[in-house]
Amino acid sequence: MNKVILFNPFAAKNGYRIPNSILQVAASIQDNYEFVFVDGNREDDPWQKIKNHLDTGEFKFFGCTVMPGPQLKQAIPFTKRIREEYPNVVNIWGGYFASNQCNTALNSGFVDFVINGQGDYAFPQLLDKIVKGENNFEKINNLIFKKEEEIIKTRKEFIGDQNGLPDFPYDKLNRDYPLKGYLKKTFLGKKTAAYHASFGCPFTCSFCAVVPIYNARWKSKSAENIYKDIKYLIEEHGADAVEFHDNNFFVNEKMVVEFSKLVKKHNIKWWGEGRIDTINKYKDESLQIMRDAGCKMIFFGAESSNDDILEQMDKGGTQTVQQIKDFAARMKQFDIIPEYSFVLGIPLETEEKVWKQINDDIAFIKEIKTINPDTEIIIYLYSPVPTEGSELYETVKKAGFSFPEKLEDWLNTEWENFDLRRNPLTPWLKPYMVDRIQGFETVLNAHYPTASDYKLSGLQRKVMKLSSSIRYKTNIYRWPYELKVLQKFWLRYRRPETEGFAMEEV
Ligand code: B12
Ligand code: SF4
Repeated sequence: MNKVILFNPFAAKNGYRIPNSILQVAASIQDNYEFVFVDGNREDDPWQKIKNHLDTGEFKFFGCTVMPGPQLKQAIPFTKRIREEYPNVVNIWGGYFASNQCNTALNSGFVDFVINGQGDYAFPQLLDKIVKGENNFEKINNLIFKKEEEIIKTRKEFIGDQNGLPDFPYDKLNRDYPLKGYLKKTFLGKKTAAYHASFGCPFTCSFCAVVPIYNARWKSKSAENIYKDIKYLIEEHGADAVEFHDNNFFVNEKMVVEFSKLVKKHNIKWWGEGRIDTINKYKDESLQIMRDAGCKMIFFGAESSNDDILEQMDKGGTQTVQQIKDFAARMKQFDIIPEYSFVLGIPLETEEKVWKQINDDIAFIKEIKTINPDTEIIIYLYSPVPTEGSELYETVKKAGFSFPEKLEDWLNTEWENFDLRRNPLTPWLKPYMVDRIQGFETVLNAHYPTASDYKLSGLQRKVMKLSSSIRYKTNIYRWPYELKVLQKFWLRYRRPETEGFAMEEV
């Protein structure tokens, strides 16, 4: 038998989402292969579930999606165990970690194939070839595999026609894992769905993992097709809010406006990721239509307070420091919350420069908060993108940094923290700098608790603001233990940047 397991490893205890990665690849094989979903977020013992399936002897393929960080904790040991206990099963990985760390994955000896970027055509073609006993895998685009000792990367193909792809098998997912369990209460609504409408991104920010996969290409579904799925989630499953998980949902103003007009009557709230320089070009009228249609918050990579660094990150040219400030003010006018993310601790020529930049960024973030106090701030520590062979990787290697060579080394705690951008392991960032950034973040989060945590009461917000006031005003960020204790035990504060928005099942 040639059945397929599609596995989504555990990602977040505080609010997993509809597993769109495996849902979309399932769509590509649904007509020709029997498959089951296994979601590590929804199982107490996902290995047992996988094992039960494999013990039937009916399964030939194990497809696993892998992003960096916690997903590796199940992806690596489970795939290895399958190789040891079920050697005839073919292990296929997809997702950002798999594509960007393909050599390490394939050299492990237990990952047989890596889907390089979009899997919608590559996956069914690969299964067909294996089933037919053919081995001319070179003919399949977007595939990486090992032939004798050589790693072969086949031609890269961008699937532009998103409207031509098959419908998502929501009904099958609903049978394996009731969709109700994925629609959670967040600050957006009581039943928040996750949707992914486009692939790639037209920009080339130098630190971004999307760039090596999509090489500045972007294509979305039409507004009508996006609406069709969202309407289904609203009408059949009671969704009242949507998180758009696209890398860049807002590239096409016309599409966004059309979608807004279609969805307006449903009174939902929604959130997505965009670029400041792109949305700054939107007409006022478009921003108003979006807000009226429920667009509540947009995530932006503001990144830095320094125009030269923005330029160096390839953000520059179009995105400037002045624009970041003006745009925060403009969004206030439309009552759309800008969620600005900053990357602190980027490599510069001298230690003094790195330190100065960190302090400049902190001052800038405070300025943004003065311009528009509703602006949400997300702070990341700079981590080089784990992309083997990239120019940036070569540069950081020269600075003494390197990624693990063995797949299982990614399971070490320090690499997990690296993935979560909590501990960058980068030689130019000294411990006192990390302390400063993390101390500031703690004080800032106390002074301006995130709007996305709907569980915080008015009283809790007030107490946090008061207790962090002196530190915030006087720039004393060292050892903010009193705030950490409050956040941990009283507020059970969670980190939107690594776990997504606060969620609970309803
Ligand atoms: C949803 C999401 C999450 C959720 C996890 C949800 C879940 N899986 O349960 C949460 C919020 C928990 C999360 C967290 C993190 N995430 Co995340 N996440 C995403 C996001 C926004 C959407 C993923 C998705 O559903 N895509 C939709 C599907 C349809 O697209 P796709 O995954 O690319 O799938 C296609 C192909 O890749 C391929 N494919 C993928 N999997 C498979 C599997 C098989 C078998 C096959 C054949 C093909 C295949 O085929 C699919 C169809 O073409 C992406 C960005 C993005 N737009 O993709 C970031 C992203 C994957 N996350 C990223 C990161 C870094 C993280 C974190 C590690 C760190 C952080 N600070 O954000 C954390 C921590 C990880 C954790 N807790 O596990 C990065 C990865 C970058 C990198 N360096 O590789 C991304 C790309 C965001 C970014 N631009 O930086 N994340
Ligand atoms: S705009 Fe966002 S998704 Fe696009 S390349 Fe830059 S960081 Fe990546």
